[in-house]
Amino acid sequence: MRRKVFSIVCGISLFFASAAMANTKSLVRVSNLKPSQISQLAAEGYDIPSVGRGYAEMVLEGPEISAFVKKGHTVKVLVRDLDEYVKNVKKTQNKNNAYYTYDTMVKRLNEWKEKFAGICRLESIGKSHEGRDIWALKISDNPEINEPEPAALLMGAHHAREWPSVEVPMATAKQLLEEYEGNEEIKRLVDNREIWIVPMVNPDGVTYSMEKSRMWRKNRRNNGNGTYGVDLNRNYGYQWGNVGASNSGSSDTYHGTGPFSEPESSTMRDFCIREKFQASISFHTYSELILYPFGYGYNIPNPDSKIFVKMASEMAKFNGYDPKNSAELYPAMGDSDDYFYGELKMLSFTFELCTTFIPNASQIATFNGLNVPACLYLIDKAGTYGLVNPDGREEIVNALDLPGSLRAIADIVNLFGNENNIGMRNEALKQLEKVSQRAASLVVEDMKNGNSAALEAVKNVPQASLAMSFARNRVLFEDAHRSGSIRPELVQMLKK
Ligand code: 0X9
Ligand code: CA
Ligand code: ZN
Repeated sequence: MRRKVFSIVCGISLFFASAAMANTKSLVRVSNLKPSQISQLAAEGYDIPSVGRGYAEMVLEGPEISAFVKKGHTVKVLVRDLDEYVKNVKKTQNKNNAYYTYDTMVKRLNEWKEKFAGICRLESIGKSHEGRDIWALKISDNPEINEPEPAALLMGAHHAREWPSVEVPMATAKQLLEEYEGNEEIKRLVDNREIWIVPMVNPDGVTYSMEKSRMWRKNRRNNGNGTYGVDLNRNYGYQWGNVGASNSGSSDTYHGTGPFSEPESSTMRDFCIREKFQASISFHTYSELILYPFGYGYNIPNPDSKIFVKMASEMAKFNGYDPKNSAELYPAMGDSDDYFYGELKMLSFTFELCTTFIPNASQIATFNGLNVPACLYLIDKAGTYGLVNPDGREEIVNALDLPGSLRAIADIVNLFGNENNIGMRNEALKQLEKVSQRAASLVVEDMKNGNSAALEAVKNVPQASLAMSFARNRVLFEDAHRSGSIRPELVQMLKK
C-alpha cells in the first residue's frame, strides 16, 4: 500500500518537474498535514482556498508541487490545469445561465437604475488601477437622500477568479428591486435600511480572469519588477503585515507596498467611512464557510463575538455553511473584515461560497437560492444587533419607528438577557436603554395624540419591559406637570 502511494507521488513529481508545466496553475490537495503545518503554509502566504481535517487545497505551479512531493507530502492533483478549467466552465454558459462580466453587470445595473428609479441609485465610488469604474448600487426609499437608517453592504469579487461572488450580491439586488411592490418583508427592508451593493470590487482582475482565461486572483497593478497584481484581501490597513501574506510581487497573496496602496481597497475604505455601515458581507469562493473577525492572528479578543457567532449561525441555517472565526481557517493579515470591524466597527462577514472556485453555470441559481436569504437576514439584523456596537449611531436609534425599535429590543434582550460577561452585558444594556427610550418617546407622542396603539404594541412584546417602564415614568411625569396633555383614561391604562 505504502509503495503504491509512493510511486504515484513520484510519478506526479516527475510529471510536474517538466518545464512545460512551470507556469501552469493547478489545484492540489496536500494531505497528512497537522493543523500547525497548515497554518505554517498559510502564514508563508500560500494560496489556500480550502482547508479540511488534515489537508489543505492549494493553488500551486509545477515546481512548487514537486517541492511538496520532495518533502514527502501526499499530493493529489484535483485540477491539473486551472486555465483549462476556466475554459471548460465558460463552455457551460448559455443565454439563460451565465456569469456576469464587467460589461453585462454594468448594463444590468443601468437597467435597474432606470426601471426602479424610485428605490435605487447608481454611483461610481472610485476607479480601478486600469481606470474602470467601481460601481455601487444603493437600494432604499428616497435613495438620493442620506437617511438615518441602518446600513448594510454586500461586496463581490475582491478576488478575480471567484465569479460566484458577483452573482449573490446581484441576485440579492434583483430580489429587493423586483419584489418591492409585491412582498411586504422586502418592502420593509428597502424602506427601513440603506442597502449598498458593490458587486465587483476588482473589475480589472475579473475581466482578466474572464478574457485571458487565467486563474487570476489579484488586481492588475504592474508591480514594476515584471510581476503583476496585489491581493486586495491582504491590502487593507488594519494589522496589515506578513502573516498569511507575501512580500513578493509574484505571490498570489502579495500584500502590496503598504496598507491601502491599491485604488480598489482605498475606494472601499473611503466609501465605508462615508456610509457608516452596521453590517457587511464580502463574498468569495470556495469552501462553504461563513467567516467572522478577527483573522490576523489566533484568539484575538473580539468584544462583539457573541453577535458575530449568533448572526453567522443564523445565516448558516439558510445555506448550510460552517460558521467559523477567520483565523481558525488560517491567520492572514490585511483582509477586508478586520479593517471593517477593527477600525469601523461594522459587523463584517466573509462568505466562502460553493465547493469550487467557479461551478458550472447551471449551478448559479442554486447557490444564489441558498445565499440570498442569508443576505436578507444580514440586512434586517443590521438594524437590531447592528445597533449594539460602540459605533451604533445615535441618530439611527433616534430615527427608528416603533416596530423597528421593538425588533431591536427583542433581539438584544434575547441575545444578552442572560449574559454573564459584565463587559458585554454593559455594552448591550447601554444600547438597549437607548432603543427603549426611543420606543418610550414614540409611545408618549402617540398618547398625546390621543391613541393607545403604540402602548399596546409595546405591551405585546415581553422583552420590552424597560421601554414600558420608561413610558410609564414619562406619562406620569407629563400628567403631573402638564395635566391634560394626555387624556385621563389613557393615563389610567398605565397606572394599572
Ligand atoms: O484568503 C483569503 O483571502 C480568503 N480565502 S480565499 O480562498 N477566497 O482567498 C479568506 C480570508 C479570511 N480571512 C482570514 N483568514 N484572515
Ligand atoms: Ca432611505
Ligand atoms: Zn477570495
